[in-house]
Amino acid sequence: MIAHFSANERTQVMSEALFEQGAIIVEQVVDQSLISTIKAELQSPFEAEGHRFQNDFNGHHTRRLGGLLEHSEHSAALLAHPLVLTLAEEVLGPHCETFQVGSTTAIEILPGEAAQVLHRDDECYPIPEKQMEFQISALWALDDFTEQNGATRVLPKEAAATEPDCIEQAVMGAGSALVYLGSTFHGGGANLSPSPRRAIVNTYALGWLRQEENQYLTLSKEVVEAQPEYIQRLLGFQAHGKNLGVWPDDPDGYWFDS
Ligand SMILES: O=C(O)CCC(=O)C(=O)O
Ligand SMILES: [Fe+2]
Repeated sequence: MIAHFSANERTQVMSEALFEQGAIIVEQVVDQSLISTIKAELQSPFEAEGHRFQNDFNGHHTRRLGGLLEHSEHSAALLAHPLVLTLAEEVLGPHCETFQVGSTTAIEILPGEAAQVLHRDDECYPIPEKQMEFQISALWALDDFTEQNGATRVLPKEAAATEPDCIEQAVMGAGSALVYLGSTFHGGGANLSPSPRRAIVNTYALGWLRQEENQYLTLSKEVVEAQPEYIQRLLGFQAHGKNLGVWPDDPDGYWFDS
């Protein structure tokens, strides 16, 4: 069973459940006003560019956007939400000096979309038997997620071993988050409702991996410069430790002059 928590539950209790089942739902983490603002920011980019990412995996009745800070200034509050960063630190922190953003994606599953194939987000790293989690994802509901409108389908780890058909759906209110490990099987649900199902999924990866979405080419310098230093670092604008991703100009390994 995917455990549901209220946002004020102790993060240690949440991370235990996350390790055990591979996914948790945290209810009502952010205000509806933030969610409405983000939806308003994403509306015209969805209309202008959302179709560009349509393919067999993403779906042909789904609109997507990448490089979210380019489209939605307020999505930074989700990307750097302290609860998510704490859970990411628990999962990834023991295996790297600093973890980093892997990708930032908005997903609008339109009416008529079929269920997405179940997959693991860490499949982009082609090592079959990973000795640690490479990634963690935080999928934020921008609309209420229901069984009818395409709430994400998840295969809890326990069920994956014993009853592979035992898929659960992440039914949750807007402003809630489904947090899952990179190794957890999941996929978008079919949208059988008359309305779109919008979400943001941000992934975080070990700091020594290549980022799934190339932040250096995706984000403009202006957008990166507008972020506080800890978000610039989180986005990957720093070296990992002393000897990876370094460059000669800055011995401190930070992209900006400090
Ligand atoms: O939209 C969703 O619910 C999940 C999408 C997803 O898992 C993916 O595209 O990797
Ligand atoms: Fe996924």
